[in-house]
Amino acid sequence: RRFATTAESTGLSFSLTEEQAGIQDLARKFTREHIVPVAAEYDRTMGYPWPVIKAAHQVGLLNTHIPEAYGGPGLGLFECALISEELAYGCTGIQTAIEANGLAEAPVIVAGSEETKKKYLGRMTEEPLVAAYCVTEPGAGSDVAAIKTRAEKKGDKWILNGSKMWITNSGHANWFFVLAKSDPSAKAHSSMTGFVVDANTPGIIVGKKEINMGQRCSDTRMVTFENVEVPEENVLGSVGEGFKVAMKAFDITRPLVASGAVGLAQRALEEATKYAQERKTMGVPIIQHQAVAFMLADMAIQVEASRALVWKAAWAKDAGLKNTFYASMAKTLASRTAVENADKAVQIFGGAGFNTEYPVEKLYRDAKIFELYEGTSQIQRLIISRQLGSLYPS
Ligand code: CS8
Ligand code: FAD
Repeated sequence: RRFATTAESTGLSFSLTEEQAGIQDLARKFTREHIVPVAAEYDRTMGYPWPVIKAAHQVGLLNTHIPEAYGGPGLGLFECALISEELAYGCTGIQTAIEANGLAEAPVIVAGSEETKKKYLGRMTEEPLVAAYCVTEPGAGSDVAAIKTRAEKKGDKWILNGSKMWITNSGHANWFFVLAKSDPSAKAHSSMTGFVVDANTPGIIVGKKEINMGQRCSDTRMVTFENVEVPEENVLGSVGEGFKVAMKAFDITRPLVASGAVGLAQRALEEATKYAQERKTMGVPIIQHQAVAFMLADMAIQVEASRALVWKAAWAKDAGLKNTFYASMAKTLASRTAVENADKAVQIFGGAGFNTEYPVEKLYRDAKIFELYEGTSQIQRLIISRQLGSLYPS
């Protein structure tokens, strides 16, 4: 109903084109070869997965939505979602490190000038680099409009001051997207501007690596900006447009975070189904106990439903439609599915599910963040509910 009048109808199909199947296959093989064997070790050591990131860059699985004009493969959001689901199947810590590049790049793709795109997107495709998206602050996460980081114009430069919190990839980033208040006296949503900031600019202080519950090889830190000089040409879009630039980036990345959650949920389903066929109690494999079999059935239902919603959110974006509503739905459902499937997988493994020798305790720890980052599930529901009135007026 929402799409009928704006999207050219291509008919409904859940089958992949040959090219899409090839992309999915490449990502699946890459995951089996480069991620699955090392995931537990990265989780234990919390080391940054540089070798995997470099290998992903080499085969074209990094920076997948950078347009061809700037050296990228220019894939659609749907193809990117196929990739992120596969990578997440292997390790969502590694997938988050890879996807955070896409998040930092999204505002540049959405609002950057030709020169900025060539400079900052171009270098990402030439060598394996990572970038970071700096919006959240110690005092403002869900409420982006409440950020305090200041950008003041002095001559032909902007001077940034403030602190950003929980910034993925920040310890290794080559550049940052930074959202700052450029005119605190303006209305909240037009008081902010987005900047690209080179990581080697004097005055940037990157904090210690945070020790998180899960996704432990992903690099999360505080980043402080002390009188950091940024040239005028590094403004993204126009001055005062930053809030919308930051939000438009989420239309691209929330479906990808959601597809990452689907990958984790799929892994939980597969691990639990295999185990349930091998483990015997009361003389039969536990899959023959209805209590276990029905948990597996629920896991399968949730994976299929979540994936379908991710595909719809990605399809809408690729069709040139506003996909915010479906992006939030996909993220809410898929993140809950990841948490619930990981919980059920641990339950099905019994005591072994609590032990680090088996893969499911990691899935359990890794899953929770999907309901928090890229906007909590409460914030996704806020976005969805705010649109309902215009969809169904009284
Ligand atoms: O503040 C918004 C919000 O989204 N909050 C959540 C913040 C969030 O998601 N943070 C994530 C940080 S990044 C991260 O976690 C990375 S995780 C690691 C990497 C993972 C791998 C990728 C809000 C609460 C939804 C809205 O805030 P409000 O202050 O209530 O603003 P609104 O009134 O809704 O909007 C104000 C104006 O902005 C326009 N807008 C809003 N959304 C959009 C989109 N596109 C275009 N424009 C948008 N999506 C809105 O229309 C308003 O414009 P007006 O012209 O004023 O009418
Ligand atoms: P708060 O906003 O303080 O929310 C606290 C609680 O209140 C939550 O349950 C929330 O849902 C609820 N709540 C808040 N407001 C409302 C409301 N209006 N209605 C209903 N409930 C509400 N940020 C970046 O900018 N870049 C990154 O790369 C990045 N990576 C991250 C990686 C990790 C591992 C983590 C933990 C966070 C990351 N974040 C990043 C930050 C993340 O996006 C925020 O933590 C998240 O948006 C929530 O903000 P907050 O932590 O300040 O919680």
